[in-house]
Amino acid sequence: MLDRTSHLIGASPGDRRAAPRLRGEATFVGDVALNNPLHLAFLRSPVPTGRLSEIRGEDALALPGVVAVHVGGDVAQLGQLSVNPVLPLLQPPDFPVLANETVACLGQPVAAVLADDGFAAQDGVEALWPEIEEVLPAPSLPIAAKRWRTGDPLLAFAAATHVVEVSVQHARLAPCPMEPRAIAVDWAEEGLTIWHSTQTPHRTRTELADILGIDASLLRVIAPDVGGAFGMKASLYPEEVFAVWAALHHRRSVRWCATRGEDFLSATQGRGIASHGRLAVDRDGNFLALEACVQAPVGPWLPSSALIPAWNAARILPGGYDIRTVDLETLVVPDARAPVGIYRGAGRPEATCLMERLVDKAAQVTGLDPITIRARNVHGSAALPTRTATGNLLDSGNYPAALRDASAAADYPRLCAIRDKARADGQADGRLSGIGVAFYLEPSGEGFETARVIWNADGSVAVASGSSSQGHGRETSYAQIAADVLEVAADQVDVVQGDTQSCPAGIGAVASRGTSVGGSAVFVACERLRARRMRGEALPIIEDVRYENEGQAWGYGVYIVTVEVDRDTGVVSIHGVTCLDDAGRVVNPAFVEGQIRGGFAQGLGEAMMEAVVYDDDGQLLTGSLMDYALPRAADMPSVDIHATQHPSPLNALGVKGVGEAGTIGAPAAILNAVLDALSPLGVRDLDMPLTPCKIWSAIRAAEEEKL
Ligand code: SMO
Repeated sequence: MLDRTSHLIGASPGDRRAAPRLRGEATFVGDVALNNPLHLAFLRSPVPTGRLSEIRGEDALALPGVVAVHVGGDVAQLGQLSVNPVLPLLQPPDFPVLANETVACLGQPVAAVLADDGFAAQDGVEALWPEIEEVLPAPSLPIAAKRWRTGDPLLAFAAATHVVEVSVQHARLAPCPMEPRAIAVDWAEEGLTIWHSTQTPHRTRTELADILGIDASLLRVIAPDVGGAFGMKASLYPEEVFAVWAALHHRRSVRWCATRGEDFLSATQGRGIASHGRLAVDRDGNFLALEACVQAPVGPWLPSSALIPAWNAARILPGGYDIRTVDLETLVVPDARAPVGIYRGAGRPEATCLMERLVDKAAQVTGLDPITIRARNVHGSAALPTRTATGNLLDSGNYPAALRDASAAADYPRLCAIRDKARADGQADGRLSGIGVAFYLEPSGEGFETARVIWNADGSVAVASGSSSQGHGRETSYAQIAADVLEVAADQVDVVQGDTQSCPAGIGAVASRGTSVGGSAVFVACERLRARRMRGEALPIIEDVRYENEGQAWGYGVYIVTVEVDRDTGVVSIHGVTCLDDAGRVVNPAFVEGQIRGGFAQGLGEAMMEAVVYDDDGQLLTGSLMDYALPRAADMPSVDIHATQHPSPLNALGVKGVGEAGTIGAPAAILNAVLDALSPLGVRDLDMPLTPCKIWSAIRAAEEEKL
């Protein structure tokens, strides 16, 4: 734990990489120059499920510039991608690089064309003649499941004064990083250098070696500047494996950059979870027991983190509430849509939405105020650390104080008075006021990360991290940590990451682990260097650290949102947002705020407008940014951000991850606010996105019911 008075940890120097990126001087995969590369394009299945009998490639091969056409049989011998086994898999997943005989999802690559330029590759794809007979998808059975059962739920429900119940269906969301998927493979006799737009460059290297059956020492993987990822780039894609295979097979460099449309069709999507919950409540509003069933979709192949959302959406229940009696089940069910993976939040928003809807319903039936009933049921101010019914160790914090402080920061009693007066006045202007509260938990990453720190003879410091960055500002915050510990100027510290050759092997940037685990590795390495220096060792000195935290850091927070719904149009305006988050010790407050604000924007997208839509035939209707609504700057309300700091005792820095906070708290708070606004009309449930059409229809239906 950090115990000195620090000067750079806690300051907010600007992101070192921001200026070069803004000036266009950054290097993304698409900027990497390759020597005479082959360009790659894929023919994708136009149907969700089918039998592939033949693909005729003669016409494509006759086109100028086209070098090769490959089909599934050419790569059928390759290995499988490994899946993080957070839930037991009932059957081993399949990982076809190109479809072979069977098409398992819409947009699946069924053939590949390599050509001397990108246009020729695309022309080649259009000259392919596939014979695919569409077949109906087989009924899907769960491929993974887990159940947590503690206490006697039946007895608790029988003893309850009230039982409230809710179903939440989350739309599937497209992560939409600004830079779509991309890979550039430089072929040389001695080995391959691979620039990959990824969150996990070391994983790319080991997985490629396994799948291709080659020695990892032949591969150097570099994650250069990455234009956003949000979980969508935490795994390897069949297209990327093919690109590397093709470089080895043709002994030439290969490049592939997905189009936005290809990402909508075949990159991993998030959410899509359907959950159902029941909460047993006594006469005084105390929660007695929780039952929930979570059903999570996955695509026909599983990215590395495919099981994480299903696991998180259940094991994070019952959130911050002290409920010892639970019966929770999660099921993972495949379908023939795009693959599903982690997307910023990865099950945390789903757990939070279910729980926070139940809590609001409990407030309604008991007549208690939403903040009051939460304060009555969260773990007490001195209860942490505590182990939850699903086995999680909530490491530190003060949940009742967070509710109290958020309420004070938002002036919650005044907000309630204004809303209640508007309601009493009959909302004559046709505007319906609502307030939404959400209490969320954010478990951040566990496991190991690495750092190699060299304190050079000239006093400068070189940090190489096994972690990586996609615009989070990690280069800057790691320099802050090193400079703080070693008492040098931050500009004396150079930070490299995202290169399997110049950096020690690590995991990367997933699950809000970059500062809590990666930063702790840098911190520990620097503390050791400092101690050696104090004992008089001469520079240069070097420390190589493989740091493993003692457990996840559980960030948490309270979001309070006020909305107005226009009764005539169903349009929601968000008037006020107050966030209070516990990110533990904060290295760079401006970055933490940026994460909360950006996360809130993505959570607002889920709440208000985003949805991947397929029609009844399984065809994708939202294949471009003309059809899929992402929030724009003008959609963002101003967000009032407050902090409380309870350092995590489970990592060296005391940091709690905050990368997902906004995406977890925002949807639940907005959903509760809109339903609060609609409650006088008798509207009880709505699923996100809360589009004007959906709200207007719900208002009309409620009015017709009253006639
Ligand atoms: S959804 Mo994150 O990249 O673990």
